[in-house]
Amino acid sequence: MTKSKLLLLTILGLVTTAVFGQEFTPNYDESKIPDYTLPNALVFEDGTPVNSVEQWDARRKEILHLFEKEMYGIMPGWEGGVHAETVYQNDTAMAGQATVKEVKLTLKYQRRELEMYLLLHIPNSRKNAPLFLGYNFYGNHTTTHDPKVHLTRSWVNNNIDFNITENKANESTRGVRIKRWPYQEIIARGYAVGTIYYGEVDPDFDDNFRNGVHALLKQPSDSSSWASVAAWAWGLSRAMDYLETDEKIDPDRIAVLGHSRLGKAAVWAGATDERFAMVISNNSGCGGAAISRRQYGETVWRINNRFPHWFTPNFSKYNEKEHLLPFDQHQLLALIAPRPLYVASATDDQWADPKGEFLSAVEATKVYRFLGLTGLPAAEMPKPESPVIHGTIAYHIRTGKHDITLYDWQQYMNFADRFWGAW
Ligand code: GTR
Repeated sequence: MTKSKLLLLTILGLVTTAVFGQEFTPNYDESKIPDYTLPNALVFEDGTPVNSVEQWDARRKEILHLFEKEMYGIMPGWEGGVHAETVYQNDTAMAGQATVKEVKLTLKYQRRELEMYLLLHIPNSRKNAPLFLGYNFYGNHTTTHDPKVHLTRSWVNNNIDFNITENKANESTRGVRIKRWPYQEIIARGYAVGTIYYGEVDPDFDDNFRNGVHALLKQPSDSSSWASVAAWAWGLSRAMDYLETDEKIDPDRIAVLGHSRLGKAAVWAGATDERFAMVISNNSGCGGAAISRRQYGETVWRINNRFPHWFTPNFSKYNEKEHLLPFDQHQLLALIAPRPLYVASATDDQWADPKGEFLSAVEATKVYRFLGLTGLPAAEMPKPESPVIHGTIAYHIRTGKHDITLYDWQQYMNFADRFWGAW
């Protein structure tokens, strides 16, 4: 490990020591990982092995239900419609290569409403474009310099670098996140891309679920009520409801993707909504792709204490008791099977446990193989910048920090080309 990397990890450790007065020092030492046995995705809870594809379907439901009950919370069904209104459209963006439009999606339930804005970049060269769908962290306007893209009115995380105070978006943040959204490159490769500000679906703070979709649906709460990660996943499904009606998009070729906490939401959306034909986890870490039992970097205790609103109350039962979890995150990845899945890590993102993310994909491979697919064709963790993309599960680790970069996007597009044809 280089000195600077060590320093970074130390700083991260210091920053994360005090959560509600309790000490937390993340473990970054492989030799200190507790011994663990992973629950087998191919054995039912009563010990019966899974012997057929039909039995896997039943086991899949069993695993899904356990994740709902113990971790993400049970999502309510949705019978309401999604009313779509295009509030801005430019058919000749990017020198005529793309159509940019922003669609206001209004979800109506009883007499209440929730609005979320879907910003779409669609290639003009193609009739039925495949699409990448993912949330952004600070508002659609941060992903572009286009002055017509709306400034979110929802609660936003404060950020000193972006001069966001009082939890309000402001004009000076227009375009501050364009690096994470390489629209030009995506369009040039024939893909469409859609993004929504995640806070419009559920503002990311602990308010006992009084706002966002929770307020829209007003579900009674209990120990397995849906929390924020599930709410964000649910919002992606509502965007999917709309995308199925957009004639410029191919609804059978929609990949759901997300970075970090939004990667957790993307994987859960992929697990719960099989309309997503591909799932991409970018540095999703604890509560996403990483194996919880490794307790490397962020742990179940730490995430539940720092972000008490992300998971259902039941999940706290497993604070420092990961060995009692009836599942682990490799089973979450297995729920994506047989659909293509991409898991990506970054070298300086030890907090998210790159090795745990890789091992999770390796374990999920057992289910893919059971279904006659390759899964991830790698037993050893590849070197940085050596993506393994020739299986049904892809993996790469990139040099650098916790982020989603052009390099990451390029690999996702290479992977998608394999299934959906290069343009
Ligand atoms: C961190 C959190 C991670 C990850 C990250 C992010 O503070 O511990 O689980 O979600 O935030 O979303 O950027």
